[in-house]
Amino acid sequence: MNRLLELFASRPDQYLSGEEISRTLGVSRSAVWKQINRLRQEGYIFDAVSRVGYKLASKPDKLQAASILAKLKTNKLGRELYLNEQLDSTQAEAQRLLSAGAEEGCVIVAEEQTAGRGRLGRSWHSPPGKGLWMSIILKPDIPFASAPHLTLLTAVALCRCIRRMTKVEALIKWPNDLLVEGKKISGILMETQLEEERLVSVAAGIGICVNLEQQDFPADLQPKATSLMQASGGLVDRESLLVAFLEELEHWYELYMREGFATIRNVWEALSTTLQRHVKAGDVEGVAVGLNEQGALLIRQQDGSTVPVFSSDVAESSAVG
Ligand code: BT5
Repeated sequence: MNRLLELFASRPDQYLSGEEISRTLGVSRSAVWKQINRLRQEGYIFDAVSRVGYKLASKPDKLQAASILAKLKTNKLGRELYLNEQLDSTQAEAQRLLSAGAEEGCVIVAEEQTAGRGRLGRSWHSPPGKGLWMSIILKPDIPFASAPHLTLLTAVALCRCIRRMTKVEALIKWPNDLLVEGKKISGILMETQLEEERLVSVAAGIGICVNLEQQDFPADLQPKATSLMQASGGLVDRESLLVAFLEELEHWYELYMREGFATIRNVWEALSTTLQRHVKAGDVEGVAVGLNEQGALLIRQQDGSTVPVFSSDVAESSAVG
């Protein structure tokens, strides 16, 4: 099957006759015809012209493990890769794999999630074939108090990767959203396992709206969500984006494990849409002025005092200064 696809790939936009294919691959004409039909069932589209032959018109936009692994230049992240047609949630699958002893770097991707989750029991809309819905298993062995760092470094990696690959000027909204022109394009969900105040494993859940049309979002999300395709004006190759993101994430993760949070904090601050804005987080209200060493958002209140706020919803109002 792969040899047939390779043959079409080596002659882009050309019609190949059944006879030529069967000669090149050393199989019978009827075997060629069967293989083409099997590929059609998988979503490949062929133009067939009688007495001329077949042309591969389009490939299914499906993530393929072999092709991802062939491109991936990471040490650990994604080396163990599970692609699924459909899952309840990649986070739930990550927990199942963790219980079965999954190692750091294991990545779980689903074409579709039926019960994708956000924070605080919220749901994550995950239609088939158009997004990247994934979970990454990390085992950082850091103090529990440093857990926010992982969300922040993931956001930095994702934001930089999106900017590099699509030229879309994504910004980070504290603590876990990526926005484009004020609309959510991606969300991050960290689920942690502790042992004696140390973080032993993390399922880092990342949802990226890649090629969703506006009508792919439910009505209530349409005013506040968008996709990279809509923002960049063209289809985005999910495979390249996944590969680039895993490489970028590994870079920031290794840097963090080696050197700590300081560099990540600087880059995060430069990519943030939250700083210098008036924000409200629970009872605390004021201007977001930076992050502290633990990754808490520092809010300067009207009385001049500065208060650290940990992950909770930040409602933005007006920009200041
Ligand atoms: C998040 O939660 O933003 C974290 C989302 C993490 C999703 C990934 S997908 C792969 C992995 N497996 C999972 O099951 N989950 C992770 P939160 O900050 O609570 O935001 C949730 C809110 O975002 C919802 O209440 C909606 O308002 C909005 N939302 C839901 N689906 C969306 C989508 N596809 N695009 C943009 N916004 C969405």
